[in-house]
Amino acid sequence: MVRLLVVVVYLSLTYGKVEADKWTLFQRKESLDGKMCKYTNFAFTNDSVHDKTVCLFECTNHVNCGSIFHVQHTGNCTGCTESYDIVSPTGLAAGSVYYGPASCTIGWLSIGSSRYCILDGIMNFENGVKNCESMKTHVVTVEDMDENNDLKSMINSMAFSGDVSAFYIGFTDVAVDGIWTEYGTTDEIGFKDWGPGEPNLGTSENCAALYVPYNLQWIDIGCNNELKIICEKET
Ligand SMILES: [Ca+2]
Ligand SMILES: [Ca+2]
Repeated sequence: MVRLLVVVVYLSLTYGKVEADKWTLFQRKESLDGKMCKYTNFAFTNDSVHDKTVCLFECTNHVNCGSIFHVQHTGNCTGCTESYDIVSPTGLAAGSVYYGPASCTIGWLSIGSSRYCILDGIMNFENGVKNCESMKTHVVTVEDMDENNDLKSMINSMAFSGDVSAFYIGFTDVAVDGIWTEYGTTDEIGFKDWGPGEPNLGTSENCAALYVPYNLQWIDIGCNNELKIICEKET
Protein backbone atom coordinates (compact mmCIF):
# COMPACT_ATOMS: atom_id res chain seq x y z
CA MET A 1 0.00 0.00 0.00
CA VAL A 2 2.81 2.36 0.93
CA ARG A 3 4.64 1.40 -2.23
CA LEU A 4 1.54 2.11 -4.33
CA LEU A 5 1.16 5.51 -2.67
CA VAL A 6 4.78 6.33 -3.40
CA VAL A 7 4.30 5.41 -7.06
CA VAL A 8 1.15 7.52 -7.34
CA VAL A 9 2.85 10.52 -5.73
CA TYR A 10 5.90 10.08 -7.96
CA LEU A 11 3.78 9.88 -11.11
CA SER A 12 1.81 12.94 -10.07
CA LEU A 13 4.94 14.98 -9.46
CA THR A 14 6.54 13.79 -12.69
CA TYR A 15 3.44 14.47 -14.74
CA GLY A 16 2.99 17.90 -13.19
CA LYS A 17 6.59 18.83 -13.92
CA VAL A 18 6.37 17.78 -17.55
CA GLU A 19 3.21 19.80 -18.09
CA ALA A 20 4.60 22.88 -16.37
CA ASP A 21 7.66 22.84 -18.59
CA LYS A 22 6.01 21.87 -21.84
CA TRP A 23 6.06 25.27 -23.46
CA THR A 24 9.78 25.71 -22.91
CA LEU A 25 10.31 22.58 -25.00
CA PHE A 26 8.61 24.00 -28.05
CA GLN A 27 10.84 25.33 -30.76
CA ARG A 28 9.92 27.75 -33.49
CA LYS A 29 9.68 25.45 -36.46
CA GLU A 30 8.40 27.39 -39.42
CA SER A 31 6.90 30.61 -40.57
CA LEU A 32 3.64 29.69 -42.21
CA ASP A 33 0.82 31.18 -44.12
CA GLY A 34 -2.68 29.75 -44.19
CA LYS A 35 -1.86 26.52 -42.33
CA MET A 36 -3.87 25.14 -39.45
CA CYS A 37 -4.42 21.99 -37.40
CA LYS A 38 -6.16 19.06 -38.95
CA TYR A 39 -9.91 19.30 -38.36
CA THR A 40 -9.74 16.50 -35.83
CA ASN A 41 -6.67 17.89 -34.09
CA PHE A 42 -7.91 21.09 -32.49
CA ALA A 43 -6.96 21.25 -28.83
CA PHE A 44 -8.15 24.81 -28.24
CA THR A 45 -8.34 28.26 -29.74
CA ASN A 46 -7.69 31.47 -27.88
CA ASP A 47 -8.79 34.62 -29.68
CA SER A 48 -7.65 37.12 -27.09
CA VAL A 49 -3.92 36.79 -26.53
CA HIS A 50 -1.25 38.85 -28.19
CA ASP A 51 2.10 37.37 -27.36
CA LYS A 52 3.72 34.13 -28.48
CA THR A 53 4.95 33.37 -24.96
CA VAL A 54 1.35 33.46 -23.77
CA CYS A 55 0.37 31.10 -26.59
CA LEU A 56 3.07 28.68 -25.58
CA PHE A 57 2.03 28.89 -21.95
CA GLU A 58 -1.62 28.36 -22.94
CA CYS A 59 -0.54 25.16 -24.61
CA THR A 60 0.93 23.99 -21.32
CA ASN A 61 -2.48 24.40 -19.69
CA HIS A 62 -4.13 22.08 -22.17
CA VAL A 63 -3.28 18.43 -21.68
CA ASN A 64 -4.06 17.65 -25.31
CA CYS A 65 -1.94 20.44 -26.80
CA GLY A 66 0.95 18.93 -28.78
CA SER A 67 1.91 21.90 -30.96
CA ILE A 68 0.73 25.45 -31.41
CA PHE A 69 0.24 28.26 -33.90
CA HIS A 70 0.72 31.89 -33.04
CA VAL A 71 -1.00 34.16 -35.53
CA GLN A 72 1.33 37.11 -35.67
CA HIS A 73 -0.95 39.80 -36.99
CA THR A 74 -3.88 39.04 -34.67
CA GLY A 75 -2.13 37.51 -31.67
CA ASN A 76 -4.50 34.51 -31.67
CA CYS A 77 -3.34 31.08 -30.58
CA THR A 78 -4.50 27.75 -31.91
CA GLY A 79 -3.34 24.56 -30.25
CA CYS A 80 -3.26 21.26 -32.11
CA THR A 81 -3.20 17.81 -30.59
CA GLU A 82 -0.67 16.76 -33.24
CA SER A 83 0.79 18.73 -36.12
CA TYR A 84 -0.88 20.90 -38.74
CA ASP A 85 -1.46 19.67 -42.24
CA ILE A 86 -4.17 21.59 -44.06
CA VAL A 87 -4.83 25.08 -45.26
CA SER A 88 -7.23 26.78 -42.92
CA PRO A 89 -10.67 27.14 -44.52
CA THR A 90 -11.22 30.32 -42.54
CA GLY A 91 -7.86 31.95 -43.15
CA LEU A 92 -7.43 32.40 -39.41
CA ALA A 93 -3.89 31.12 -39.48
CA ALA A 94 -2.56 33.47 -42.15
CA GLY A 95 0.74 34.90 -41.02
CA SER A 96 1.15 32.27 -38.32
CA VAL A 97 4.25 30.75 -36.79
CA TYR A 98 4.29 27.11 -35.82
CA TYR A 99 5.86 25.78 -32.62
CA GLY A 100 6.35 22.09 -31.99
CA PRO A 101 8.36 19.68 -29.89
CA ALA A 102 12.11 19.28 -30.21
CA SER A 103 13.10 17.28 -33.23
CA CYS A 104 16.07 15.96 -35.07
CA THR A 105 15.31 16.17 -38.76
CA ILE A 106 18.94 15.53 -39.70
CA GLY A 107 18.66 12.15 -37.97
CA TRP A 108 20.78 10.39 -35.37
CA LEU A 109 24.36 9.66 -36.32
CA SER A 110 26.05 6.62 -34.79
CA ILE A 111 29.71 7.06 -33.93
CA GLY A 112 31.49 4.59 -31.66
CA SER A 113 29.30 3.69 -28.71
CA SER A 114 27.03 6.74 -28.96
CA ARG A 115 24.45 8.34 -31.21
CA TYR A 116 24.37 12.09 -31.71
CA CYS A 117 21.90 14.64 -32.98
CA ILE A 118 22.19 18.36 -33.52
CA LEU A 119 18.68 19.53 -32.72
CA ASP A 120 16.66 21.66 -35.09
CA GLY A 121 16.64 25.34 -34.28
CA ILE A 122 18.63 27.31 -31.73
CA MET A 123 17.99 27.70 -28.01
CA ASN A 124 19.54 28.71 -24.71
CA PHE A 125 21.36 26.07 -22.68
CA GLU A 126 18.56 25.43 -20.19
CA ASN A 127 16.03 24.77 -22.94
CA GLY A 128 18.60 22.67 -24.78
CA VAL A 129 18.99 20.46 -21.72
CA LYS A 130 15.22 20.06 -21.50
CA ASN A 131 14.91 19.34 -25.20
CA CYS A 132 17.57 16.64 -25.11
CA GLU A 133 15.96 15.12 -22.01
CA SER A 134 12.54 15.18 -23.68
CA MET A 135 14.07 12.84 -26.27
CA LYS A 136 15.50 10.58 -23.55
CA THR A 137 19.03 11.84 -24.22
CA HIS A 138 21.48 14.27 -22.63
CA VAL A 139 23.58 17.16 -23.88
CA VAL A 140 26.76 15.69 -25.30
CA THR A 141 29.62 15.05 -22.88
CA VAL A 142 32.91 15.08 -24.76
CA GLU A 143 35.08 12.57 -22.97
CA ASP A 144 38.25 12.35 -25.03
CA MET A 145 40.09 13.53 -28.13
CA ASP A 146 38.52 10.85 -30.32
CA GLU A 147 34.99 11.87 -29.43
CA ASN A 148 35.90 15.54 -29.84
CA ASN A 149 37.28 14.87 -33.31
CA ASP A 150 34.23 12.81 -34.23
CA LEU A 151 31.95 15.68 -33.28
CA LYS A 152 34.01 18.14 -35.29
CA SER A 153 33.85 15.86 -38.33
CA MET A 154 30.10 15.46 -37.91
CA ILE A 155 29.56 19.21 -37.79
CA ASN A 156 31.93 19.89 -40.67
CA SER A 157 30.06 17.39 -42.84
CA MET A 158 26.79 19.26 -42.41
CA ALA A 159 25.41 22.41 -43.94
CA PHE A 160 23.46 24.73 -41.64
CA SER A 161 21.23 27.53 -42.79
CA GLY A 162 21.61 30.97 -41.25
CA ASP A 163 24.34 32.21 -38.96
CA VAL A 164 25.41 29.15 -36.96
CA SER A 165 28.63 29.81 -35.06
CA ALA A 166 28.52 27.68 -31.91
CA PHE A 167 27.20 24.37 -30.55
CA TYR A 168 26.53 23.85 -26.85
CA ILE A 169 28.16 20.87 -25.15
CA GLY A 170 27.20 19.56 -21.72
CA PHE A 171 29.78 21.26 -19.49
CA THR A 172 29.44 24.16 -17.09
CA ASP A 173 31.35 26.04 -14.40
CA VAL A 174 28.25 27.60 -12.87
CA ALA A 175 28.83 26.09 -9.39
CA VAL A 176 32.46 27.18 -8.96
CA ASP A 177 33.88 29.52 -11.53
CA GLY A 178 36.79 27.93 -13.36
CA ILE A 179 35.91 24.38 -12.26
CA TRP A 180 34.29 22.74 -15.26
CA THR A 181 31.93 19.84 -14.60
CA GLU A 182 29.38 17.79 -16.47
CA TYR A 183 26.18 19.80 -16.05
CA GLY A 184 24.01 18.59 -13.21
CA THR A 185 26.96 16.90 -11.49
CA THR A 186 30.07 17.81 -9.52
CA ASP A 187 32.23 15.58 -11.71
CA GLU A 188 35.12 17.71 -12.90
CA ILE A 189 35.91 17.05 -16.54
CA GLY A 190 39.22 15.64 -17.71
CA PHE A 191 39.55 16.21 -21.44
CA LYS A 192 39.31 19.86 -22.60
CA ASP A 193 39.88 21.57 -25.93
CA TRP A 194 39.71 25.29 -25.21
CA GLY A 195 40.34 27.66 -28.08
CA PRO A 196 42.89 30.49 -27.90
CA GLY A 197 42.44 32.61 -24.75
CA GLU A 198 39.43 30.56 -23.57
CA PRO A 199 37.81 30.28 -21.12
CA ASN A 200 38.03 34.00 -20.58
CA LEU A 201 35.01 35.70 -19.05
CA GLY A 202 34.62 34.27 -15.56
CA THR A 203 31.18 34.24 -14.03
CA SER A 204 29.55 35.87 -17.05
CA GLU A 205 30.28 32.81 -19.19
CA ASN A 206 29.39 29.50 -17.55
CA CYS A 207 28.54 27.29 -20.51
CA ALA A 208 30.78 25.70 -23.12
CA ALA A 209 30.42 25.42 -26.87
CA LEU A 210 32.25 24.27 -29.97
CA TYR A 211 33.02 27.48 -31.83
CA VAL A 212 33.16 27.64 -35.63
CA PRO A 213 35.66 30.56 -35.92
CA TYR A 214 38.12 28.53 -33.78
CA ASN A 215 37.75 25.42 -35.96
CA LEU A 216 35.35 24.04 -33.36
CA GLN A 217 37.71 24.34 -30.43
CA TRP A 218 35.80 25.28 -27.28
CA ILE A 219 34.79 28.62 -25.84
CA ASP A 220 33.07 29.55 -22.62
CA ILE A 221 29.93 31.53 -23.37
CA GLY A 222 26.90 32.90 -21.53
CA CYS A 223 24.23 30.22 -21.05
CA ASN A 224 21.42 32.48 -22.30
CA ASN A 225 22.82 32.70 -25.82
CA GLU A 226 20.67 30.91 -28.38
CA LEU A 227 22.91 28.34 -30.05
CA LYS A 228 22.69 24.96 -31.69
CA ILE A 229 22.87 22.08 -29.21
CA ILE A 230 24.09 18.50 -29.54
CA CYS A 231 22.26 15.64 -27.83
CA GLU A 232 23.88 12.29 -27.13
CA LYS A 233 22.61 8.87 -26.19
CA GLU A 234 24.83 5.94 -25.39
CA THR A 235 23.99 2.80 -27.32
CA1 LIG B 1 32.65 30.74 -15.97
CA1 LIG C 1 34.68 32.97 -23.68
